Amino acid sequence: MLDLINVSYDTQIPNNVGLSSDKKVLKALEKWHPGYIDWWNQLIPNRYQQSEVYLRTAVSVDPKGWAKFDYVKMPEYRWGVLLAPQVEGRTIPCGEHAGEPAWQDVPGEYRNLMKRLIVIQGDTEPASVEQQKALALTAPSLYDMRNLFQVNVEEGRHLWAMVYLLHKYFGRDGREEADDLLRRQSGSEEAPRMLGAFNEETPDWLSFFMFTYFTDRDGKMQLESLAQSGFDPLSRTCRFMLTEEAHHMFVGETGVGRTIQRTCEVMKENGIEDPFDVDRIRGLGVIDLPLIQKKLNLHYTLSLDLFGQEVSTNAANAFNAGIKGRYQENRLTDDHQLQNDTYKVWDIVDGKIVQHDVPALTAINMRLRDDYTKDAAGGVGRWNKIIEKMGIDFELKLPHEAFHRKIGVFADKLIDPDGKFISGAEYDKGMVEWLPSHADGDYIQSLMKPEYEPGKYARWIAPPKVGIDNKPGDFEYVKLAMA
Ligand code: BYC
Ligand code: FE
Ligand code: FE
Repeated sequence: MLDLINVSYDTQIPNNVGLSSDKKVLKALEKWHPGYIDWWNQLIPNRYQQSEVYLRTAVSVDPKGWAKFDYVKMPEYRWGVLLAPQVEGRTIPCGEHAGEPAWQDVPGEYRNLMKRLIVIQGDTEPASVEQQKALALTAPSLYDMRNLFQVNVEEGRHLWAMVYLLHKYFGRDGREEADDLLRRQSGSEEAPRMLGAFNEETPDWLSFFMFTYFTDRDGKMQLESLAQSGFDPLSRTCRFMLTEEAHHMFVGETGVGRTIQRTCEVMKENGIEDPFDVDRIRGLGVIDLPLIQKKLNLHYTLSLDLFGQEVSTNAANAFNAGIKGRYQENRLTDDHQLQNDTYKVWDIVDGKIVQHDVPALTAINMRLRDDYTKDAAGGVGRWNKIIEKMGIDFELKLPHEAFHRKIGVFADKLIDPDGKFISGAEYDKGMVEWLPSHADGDYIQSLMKPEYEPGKYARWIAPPKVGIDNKPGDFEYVKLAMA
């Protein structure tokens, strides 16, 4: 009998979907595989490809124990196709088909819509690895380098997850889309990645931590909503991806937290009470809290743009078709069709930011964004606890959603982080305080010196409280190959 929990290694591509007896798809994936390996090998500097990295690899989809930790050279990582177990009798959770049996194949009428969502999801995964490709060169510790690579190999696996669906369910179109996922490049002029935030740079480690906190969390929310899809293979794929995703956000939250911790410690040691005494704080080689706020503003607002327009017929269609649900759709207690419901969205009327009710179906993006903002606020609260515990008078805040936006009703409007309309002059002047400037970027770059000795950490960041896989403080998370 087919084992649908444990990974099978009887083909080149580890999987729990019975690939060895699905010759056509296996062949298509084997054809795609070399291009993927090329992409990977060209991306990350060779020295790190040759290094032994202490990574977790998914070996099953059993929630009680799905991963195994061991030293692996990244090009030999076993990227696999893993779907969460099929739920017996699962039904379509929302929209006009709510309650009907979940689809095991793509309904013809929804083929294009479904493909588009899978392609967008697939496009972000390799994009993030491209954005992070140079960071190992300046890793603040081997622990952090290992976490970077863990995130990278798993984003690679998430690409595989979407490519499997394209090959299995979308025939020739799917194969072409899968090829294009390796053709587009983050930041490229000719063939950029599809969504804005995935063409931005991740120039330093504080950006990396903010990205994994805020942008991987958009990933979480989008995967949550695709996990509610009536198309069962998509739902099962996303459910397993979410298992991995938790670690990415952990890396972000603890990374920012450790940066804050170190800054506060150094301020204390040197008797600095004023968090805005930026020159002195920078003179001591740590990142001032106001700059951490600026980075937060940047990454949060870039991530908000990933939710699309507040009012969207695309989103209404996807929900109504049962292709994409709301966050935790299966736990909500309304009729799951939303034909008569309304939802509050932001708008600008007569130069004022207001909220008004619109048909809930059209506000699916806004609702997911609201759920995201609530989710994202949790970690900000925990960061503030660190600052408070150190007795420093400073509070990090999520800026108003209208600030610094490129998508939706607030796109390109002159609005400050408190949500107030301001003049162009005020905006230009304020930007230096609200978003990282060139000088801020240069300062952070000056701190980005690698620390490759086991158990040691760059000055600007505190060590983690516990190691990965309960390893001791001086554990050699990466056995570096010769430079
Ligand atoms: N950039 O009706 P609207 C992750 C376009 S992250 C550029 O609001 P919709 C990860 C839009 O395409 C999660 N264009 O669109 C994280 C549309 O174009 P058309 C990724 C944008 O469809 C870290 C038009 O504007 N997954 O996994 O309701 C590391 C009208 O907009 C943008 C997904 O996003 C933008 N930001 O909403 C690794 C899930 N926003 O059709 C990985 C799949 C909108 O008029 N995607 N446009 O030509 C979706 O569900 C939706 O497509 C979106 C957009 C939420 C993205
Ligand atoms: Fe991902
Ligand atoms: Fe992720």
